[in-house]
Order: sequence, then C-alpha cells, then structure tokens
Amino acid sequence: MHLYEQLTAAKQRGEKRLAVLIDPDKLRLQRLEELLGLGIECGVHYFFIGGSLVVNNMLDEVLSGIRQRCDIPLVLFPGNSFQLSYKADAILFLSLISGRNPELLIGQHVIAAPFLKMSPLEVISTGYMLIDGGVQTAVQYMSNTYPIPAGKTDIAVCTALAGEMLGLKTIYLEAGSGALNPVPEHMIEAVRGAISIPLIVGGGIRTPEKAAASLRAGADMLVVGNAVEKEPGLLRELSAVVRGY
Ligand code: 1GP
Repeated sequence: MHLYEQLTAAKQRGEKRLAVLIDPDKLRLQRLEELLGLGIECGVHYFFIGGSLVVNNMLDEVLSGIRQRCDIPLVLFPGNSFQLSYKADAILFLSLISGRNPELLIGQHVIAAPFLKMSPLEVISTGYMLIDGGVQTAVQYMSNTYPIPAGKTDIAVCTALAGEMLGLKTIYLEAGSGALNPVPEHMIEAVRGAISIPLIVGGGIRTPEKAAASLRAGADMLVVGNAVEKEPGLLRELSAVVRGY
C-alpha cells in the first residue's frame, strides 16, 4: 500500500503518526546510529530526510545507510529542488502556500517534475504553511517569505482550505525547525475543522505534553527534529504519546 493510502487509512481509524526529521547536514553518524536504534525500538512511522540547505552531499549516503538498517519508510522533505534521490520511498512535494514566493509555489516544482516522473518515488503533494514560531527560522530566511502570524487563525484556515480545494493531498503546519513556540493548538484545531485531508504539524515540539496537545487539537502526524537529535531518548516518550493516543 502506498504511504498516502496508509496515512489516510490511519486517519480514518483515528490513529496518529510520528515522523522523525533527519537533517543530513546536522547529524553526526554516531547520533544517527542511536536514533535509528531508538526509531526501530519505538516503532517510528517515518523518517523525513531534508533540511534548508544540505551542503555536505550526504543525502544518498544517509538514505542508503538508514535503508540498510531498517525498513521504516524514508520520505524526502526537500528544502529545494536539488534535494532529490531515488533512494527514498516518497517525497513531500511541498508548495509553500503561506508565502508569495513563486519559486516555492510552482517554480522549483517545474524543475523537479521530470525527475520525479521518471523516479520510483511516491509523490505526495503538500500544502506547506509556515507559522510564526517566535523566532526567525531557517525556512523563513531561505524561503524569503513571511510566516502567518500565530494569532491569525483565520488566515491559516483560509490558506489550508484553498490548498485542499487546489487538490493538495496534505497540509503541513510548520513553525520551523527550532521554533521557540510550536504551532498553537487553537490554530491546529481550527485548520483541522476546516479540511478533511491529513494534517501534519511540526516545528518546536520538544515535550510529550506539547505532542499530546497537538494531537488532541487534531494533528494526524507530528514531525520532530531538533529535540530528538539533541536527546534521542525523548523519542521513547514521544512515541508512547503518539501510539497511546
Ligand atoms: C519539522 O521543521 C520541523 O516540521 C522540525 O522541527 O527541529 O523544531 O523539531 P524541530
């Protein structure tokens, strides 16, 4: 079954999903081993692979390394159209619908499309929405866009609605990696109430309490990066929250 079908089936059953973001630039190999071990132990559902830059040319190597050790699905989460690889299972084909940068709405997609057409990757079109997380994040700087203010729930709702109406398959509310404040629960709840496609939430989730609150508010999938990169053991608690939901 394709990943997207699995995700929608899980959503219908009311089950939640946990993805761990691995930035090939940031992770030391020793940490990767530890994280993979814990990911397997905790039954992490997906590894997302990507970052705002990815400068060290390790993308293929990291993907192959993970694949040799486990069969957790590998999903590309690309910061730009150069971060493509056949070695993953799927790609979040991100359109930054909260911003007004044409390159990130459609430009880079045109460049990537022929590669993706030839590739075995499952392409999951995703309405990517940057929400102000209280600090300027790499996504914000690199994308040259303004995030939606955390208090402007109505803008977030209308943006997500438009994304669904345009035929995007998922909505991703992103506070940005290392955000001070994760996406507020009232915004998750309002967006959840407006759309029926799967809702992914990430950025600044550091505690089991926040993870639980985001799930309660209606997130179908949580993405965590920094917190588990710094303290891999946290994955046990986060996955217990997701699985116990
Ligand atoms: C995924 O960018 C996030 O949506 C990851 O954010 O590194 O803050 O967990 P953190």
